[in-house]
Amino acid sequence: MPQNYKFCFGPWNISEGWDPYGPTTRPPQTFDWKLGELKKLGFDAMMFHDDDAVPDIDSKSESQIRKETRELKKKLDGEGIAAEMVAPRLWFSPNTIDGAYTSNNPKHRQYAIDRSLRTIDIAKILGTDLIVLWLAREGTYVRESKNPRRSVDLLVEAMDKMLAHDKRIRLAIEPKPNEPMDHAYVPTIGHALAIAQLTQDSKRVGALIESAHCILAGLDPSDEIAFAMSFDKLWSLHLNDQNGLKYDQDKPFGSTNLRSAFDQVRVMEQNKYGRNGEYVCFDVHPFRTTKPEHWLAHLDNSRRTFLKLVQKARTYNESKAKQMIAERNYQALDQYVIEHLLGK
Ligand code: GLO
Ligand code: MG
Repeated sequence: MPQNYKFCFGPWNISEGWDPYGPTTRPPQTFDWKLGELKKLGFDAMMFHDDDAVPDIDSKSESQIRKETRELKKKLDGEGIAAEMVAPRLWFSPNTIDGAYTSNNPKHRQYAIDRSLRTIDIAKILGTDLIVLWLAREGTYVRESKNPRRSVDLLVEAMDKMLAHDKRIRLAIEPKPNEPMDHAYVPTIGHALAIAQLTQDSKRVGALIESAHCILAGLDPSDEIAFAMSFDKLWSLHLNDQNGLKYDQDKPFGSTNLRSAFDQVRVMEQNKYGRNGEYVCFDVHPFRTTKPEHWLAHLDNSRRTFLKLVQKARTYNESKAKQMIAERNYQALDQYVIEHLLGK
């Protein structure tokens, strides 16, 4: 059965061009503008950080947070746009300088947990059961500054508190090996699924794979996708691209390595990604050089590339490939893939 995919992105994916060496290159836009553009592009859902949903969340009361979230939900319903997930942004606050759940300061660890529980309340109002945990600062710059064994215990403890707070939510861990940290505690999908097993309700702890993060870990994104899907644990995907081991680039999907992008789509097709309602999300950023009038191109292009690769996956000659595999003629298989991607 042909599969229809649902697409989403987050407000941060319409970024303004800031980098560590220079200021923004595009003027800021309002959330409402971003939502309107998402709809115009024909995407189905939006991803949220807790403070994308409720700006300045730390300065607001519980009731104010609920009120603003309900208003947002109304706005999303009005536009026919779903909230795919909510993620606690645990890397901006002065309370998360030394990490969040694994900070050496117990008050700061408590801050991280309180904020995560609030994120769950927001998700509930927005009508999603998916909480994404990108563990941005859970790691070290100086190895001896934290006890890695204790850090695993602290991560599990924090996840257990989230699972107990609401029995219906699911946690999707988004692994990344480095940046901002030198070394992160949960660098790969294997680590994410292993740590899930230590929680009180491991069935509700799964993963989100980002292509660029796999590449930064020196791994193949399509193998990582297949690995997570073998466990029925791939609950979201951040497709993008990355040119080797350098800063996190979040390039348009397929921009660097079209063959790797094809392999990712093929593995998704083979394993029926999306059959339980999972979304295809593009965690991509415009190049700093992008003019405001071309601001959405990286998102539209990522989806166009994705859909073209779906066609390539569906027209891939499986029986021809099978024959080459049976003959162990991988040389021919390699060339077949190249020519298939190049087209006639
Ligand atoms: C950064 C991550 C980040 C997360 C987002 C959702 O490298 O990819 O963009 O996906 O904050 O938690
Ligand atoms: Mg991401």
